[in-house]
Amino acid sequence: PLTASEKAFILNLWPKIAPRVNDLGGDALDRLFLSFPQTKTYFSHFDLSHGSADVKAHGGKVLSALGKAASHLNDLDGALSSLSDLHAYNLRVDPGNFALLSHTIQVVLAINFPNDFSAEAHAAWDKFLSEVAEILTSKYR
Ligand code: ZNH
Repeated sequence: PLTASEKAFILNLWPKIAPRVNDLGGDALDRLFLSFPQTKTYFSHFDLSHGSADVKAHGGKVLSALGKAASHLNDLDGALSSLSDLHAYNLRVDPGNFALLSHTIQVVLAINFPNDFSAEAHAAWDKFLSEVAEILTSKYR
């Protein structure tokens, strides 16, 4: 579980991310698809061109789900339960892809919030994103 100081790093940055979820999430997905092209296979029904409306809208959904998680840091399992069902039973995304997306999200945070994204904040976000990924892949069998 996250420590109190790790939680503070998540809660501190979230309000700066919230008004920009589509742009920041879209950039994280653009980077995912460019650096790790195998991840595009899950989105064959999307327009994956750079900066497309599909990519921004989906990026916004992903980051908004993280925002919901950030507001339930004491009950991540509960907050992410239905999303966990979706990823395990419907989407069946290979669990290895979660680390790739966590990485590109952190690159985007580092670029956009250099003053906030200290080494300690980075470590806290890495742990938070791993916990989210752990929950989203926990119902796989
Ligand atoms: Zn996922 C979907 C989140 C990861 C793939 N997602 C989704 C959604 C959300 C999410 C919110 C929406 C839902 C509804 O609509 O209801 N994800 C998320 C998160 C994460 C993720 C938070 C982490 C962090 N995913 C992921 C990955 C992948 C994915 C890694 C691969 C690569 N998802 C996906 C898909 C989908 C989703 C494919 C569906 C889309 C459509 O729309 O179709």
